[in-house]
Amino acid sequence: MEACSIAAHSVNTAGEAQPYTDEEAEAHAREAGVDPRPRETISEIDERGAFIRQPNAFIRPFGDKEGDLKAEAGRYAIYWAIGCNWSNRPVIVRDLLGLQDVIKDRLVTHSGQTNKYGHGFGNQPGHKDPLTGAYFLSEFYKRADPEFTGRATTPTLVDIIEKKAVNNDYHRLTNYLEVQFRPFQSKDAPDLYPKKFRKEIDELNDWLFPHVNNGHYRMAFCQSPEAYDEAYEDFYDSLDKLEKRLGENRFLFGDYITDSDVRAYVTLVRWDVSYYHNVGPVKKPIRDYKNIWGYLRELNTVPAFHKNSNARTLALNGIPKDGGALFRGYNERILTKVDFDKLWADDGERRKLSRTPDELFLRHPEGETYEDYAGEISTTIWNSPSWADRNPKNGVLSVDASVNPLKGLL
Ligand SMILES: N[C@@H](CCC(=O)N[C@@H](CS)C(=O)NCC(=O)O)C(=O)O
Repeated sequence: MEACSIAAHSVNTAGEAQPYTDEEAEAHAREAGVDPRPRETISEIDERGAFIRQPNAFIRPFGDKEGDLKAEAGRYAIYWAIGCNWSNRPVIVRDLLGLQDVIKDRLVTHSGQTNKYGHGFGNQPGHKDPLTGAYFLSEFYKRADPEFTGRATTPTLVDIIEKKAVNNDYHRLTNYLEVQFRPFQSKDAPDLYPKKFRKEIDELNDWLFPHVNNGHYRMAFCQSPEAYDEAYEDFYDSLDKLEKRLGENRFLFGDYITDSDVRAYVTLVRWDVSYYHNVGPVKKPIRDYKNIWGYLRELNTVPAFHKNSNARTLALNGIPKDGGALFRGYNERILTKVDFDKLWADDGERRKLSRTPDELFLRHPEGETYEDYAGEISTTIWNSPSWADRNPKNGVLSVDASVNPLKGLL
């Protein structure tokens, strides 16, 4: 299973952790009428043994056209999991844009000890989501699409009034927050997705997905040495490209943090403390890539990044509290003792790469209206049902990620 959510327990009135047993989860599943989650290591593996991720189920866009989802305050909540890079993205972006009062968030956990029914609310009183009364994330999927039989995953944007999943398209969710939710953002919200440069940002995001973000999962879930080697080479080759790019650029597109930096960060921050568990021998830890490591440490100083996705929390996530095992894993023996504040301290060196060292973000021009800023957002190739559209051999990923095409422009 995707090692993303935290172990299941809730807190009783005395403030003590209460375990969430399989028997309780079973009873809740019967009450809610949900099915066990399918196993991706069986149902999402192709004939070569490679991991072929299920498509996102809810991809109806937010927009201004008829039939599009409409941005609204107080209607949606982001359901997410601590360990899940896909769901950290929208939570980080929401916080950067000052949308915390507009879109709530809920953390999910395993359901029961064996997580048979997928994401649940083991951390909540009665193991029930106080916002909606749900026991499982999959209830929102079933309500939105009774035919849905896949895995209910994070992030999911849930309509908390209708108690239905409305969008789990992590390729574009952050772009919707950036553009369609612009009228609700704080006054000084940064511009993470400048209209003039969306094409370049989308192209890099489409490259980051298979090589970096899903690079980990391609290694972690594949079932054959051939598929593993392909994913391994691809991932480390991608790190070399990013290392080169970040040698001359403070952030991926230069002086300012953009949507792409959030996407790169959420995967790379996990590598040395969490993902390494699942991927076999590591060629090189991330902290041995001088530029990537400096880049991550600087991003980690930004509260929205640090609060929602930091190495200490990820390293300690899910470590059993009772100990007592004959052999304890590396995280429990070693990472619990690491001084993360010291290890992750930013030395300020990367500021020298910027023309505006004190400014991390691009700001919207005074007087800009929603109409000025709205317009096309990514139509990402990764949601296409046709493999021909997504096959890298067809040239869809011709971008050279080692070079910043916007050098000096953004
Ligand atoms: N939405 C995507 C991916 C998001 C995703 O894989 N999220 C993981 C956490 S990192 C998840 O929620 N897994 C839950 C499960 O498989 O039960 C999908 O449907 O494949």
